[in-house]
Amino acid sequence: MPSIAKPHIPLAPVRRNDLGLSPRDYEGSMSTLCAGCGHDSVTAALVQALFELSIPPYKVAKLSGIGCSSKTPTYFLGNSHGFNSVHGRMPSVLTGANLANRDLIYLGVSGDGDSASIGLGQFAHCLRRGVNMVYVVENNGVYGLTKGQFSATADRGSKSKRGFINTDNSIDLVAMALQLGASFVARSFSGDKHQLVPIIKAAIAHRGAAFIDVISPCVAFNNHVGSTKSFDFVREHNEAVNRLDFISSRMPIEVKYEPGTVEVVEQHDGSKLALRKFAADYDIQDRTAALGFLQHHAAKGQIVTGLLYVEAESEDLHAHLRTVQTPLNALGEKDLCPGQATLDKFNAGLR
Ligand SMILES: Cc1ncc(C[n+]2csc(CCOP(=O)(O)OP(=O)(O)O)c2C)c(N)n1
Ligand code: SF4
Ligand SMILES: [Mg+2]
Repeated sequence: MPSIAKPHIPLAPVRRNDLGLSPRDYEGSMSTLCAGCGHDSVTAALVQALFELSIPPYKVAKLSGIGCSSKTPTYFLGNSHGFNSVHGRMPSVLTGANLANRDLIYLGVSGDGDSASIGLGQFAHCLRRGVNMVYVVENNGVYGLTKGQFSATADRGSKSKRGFINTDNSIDLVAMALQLGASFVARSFSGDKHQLVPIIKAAIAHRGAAFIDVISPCVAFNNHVGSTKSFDFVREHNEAVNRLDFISSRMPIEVKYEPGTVEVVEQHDGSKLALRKFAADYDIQDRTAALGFLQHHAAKGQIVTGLLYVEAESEDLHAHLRTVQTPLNALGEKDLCPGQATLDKFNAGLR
């Protein structure tokens, strides 16, 4: 719990969204993370995206595991549903909650240790099942909370603060998400709000498993020379594939860009993703090409960011399982107990 409450005095004219709410209504408790931690910038980007989309806070369920990153749901949407689970177990708790009530927006917040080390199996199954969610990994390449040990996303050859060289190969969660069938895959940088906020908005509008890997430097244990997850390294090696504008179905469609290739992708809900492509031949709807592009640039030491893949007509786990529309807690006795005759017929069909 934070020891200092945030003051309630507005310091500037208060902005309001379509619901009449202010950005403050999308905040949570005061952050207790280290000053300058990348994770706080991800929190700020989430607050901005949710405010600008005018999402009622009570419509969101935020779930996390354990780690500095997993603490961050406390720092936004104080009036939403939240569950801080066990280390690496957020995906299965989120899957269960989602199956019980499809009417909420599910936001999973995790760390690279939480998702790529102890929780790798959970990460994989949640994505391959197509759970309708936004899954954000705040990726700093270390276990920040337990004082900076290398995580499984630390690049081979990178140096720890104490001078150790990582000799293990790294796991690229974006490459895994593509291979596992996630229908929305993006990577961004906590220090690039202009890229990250529209990506979060688009991921919320997307139906299916949306995965965002956010490189989020740990200023306490992984921000030195020799780290490949430091602010300086990411700024110098960031290869942005596109710049995204998210246009919700309620907004007039005006795509104004300076000359360059622009691709407009319509999602199932009518929202549009307008992508200014920096790599003119990059096709965001080609999963195989995205994997090749990623690996080609990784071999050159570059970190590819932007929206890397989207399946516009995607389906989610509820569609696969053909579940009922009504949340389970709203089903009545009549729905839950179909009567002896129906039960006898069903049992007869199994004999
Ligand atoms: C089952 C279990 N194993 C180990 C731990 C100790 N532990 C707590 S947080 C953490 C790593 C967190 O790393 P990451 O998910 O990358 O989050 P960060 O702190 O870097 O944001 C570990 C190993 C734990 N809490 N529970
Ligand atoms: S230890 Fe690292 S990850 Fe944790 S709050 Fe501090 S800077 Fe952030
Ligand atoms: Mg970490």
